Amino acid sequence: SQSASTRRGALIVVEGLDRAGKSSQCEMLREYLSKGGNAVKYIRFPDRTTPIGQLIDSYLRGSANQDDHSIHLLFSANRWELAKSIEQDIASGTTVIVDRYSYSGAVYSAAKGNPTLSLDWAWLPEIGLPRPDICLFLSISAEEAAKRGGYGAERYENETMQTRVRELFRSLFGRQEDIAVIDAGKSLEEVSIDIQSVVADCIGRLDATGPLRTLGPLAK
Ligand code: NYM
Ligand code: MG
Repeated sequence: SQSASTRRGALIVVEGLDRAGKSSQCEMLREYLSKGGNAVKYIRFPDRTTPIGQLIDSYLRGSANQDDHSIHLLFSANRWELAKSIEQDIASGTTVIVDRYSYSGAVYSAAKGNPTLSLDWAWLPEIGLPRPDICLFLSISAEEAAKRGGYGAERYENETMQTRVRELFRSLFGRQEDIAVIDAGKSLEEVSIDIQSVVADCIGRLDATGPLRTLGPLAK
């Protein structure tokens, strides 16, 4: 149970297109925080280990089809089913690093171009989830992405989708707070240092920030 003096952990989200370097940066950040004496945990969405996550995994690998809205709500449900455990970790002083979150959830679904699945519609089921203290967007150009090699074999891993996803991330981030755009076109070490300085600043401000908040609606 939480003592009155326990400083809460931070909720840190890392977002970006495929091959932006999210997983490597999450690992380097985990190491940095843990060496600095912080309790830290790494999670990723989708969490493919739960029953809902297994449905998502089959969909992404192409072995199952789903209506666009239905799979969208399953991705969101996958976050909701872990929300309590995230809140508990944060309250007990653990900083949680999250590899993809609601931002990917909204933009990948909206990028499909389904006329009844707009960015605004896609954001709605995210409202009320634990709100990140900072979302680091690892930004790479289309050219840099192409240099980093071929796409994987999963659904969404193609040029057309990635281009739309890039544009939608931009417009979404203009409508949410606590977003830090990181130039991820640099070396792993340089990017990692930029991330560390943003995160250190965020953790330094936590007392002033108060308790963990919840995600709100998109600004107009
Ligand atoms: N994705 C991820 C979504 O479409 N909606 C979501 O809510 C989330 C979290 O899943 N191409 C997509 C983006 C990715 C794919 O993610 C799998 P990863 O990080 O490649 O395992
Ligand atoms: Mg991927």
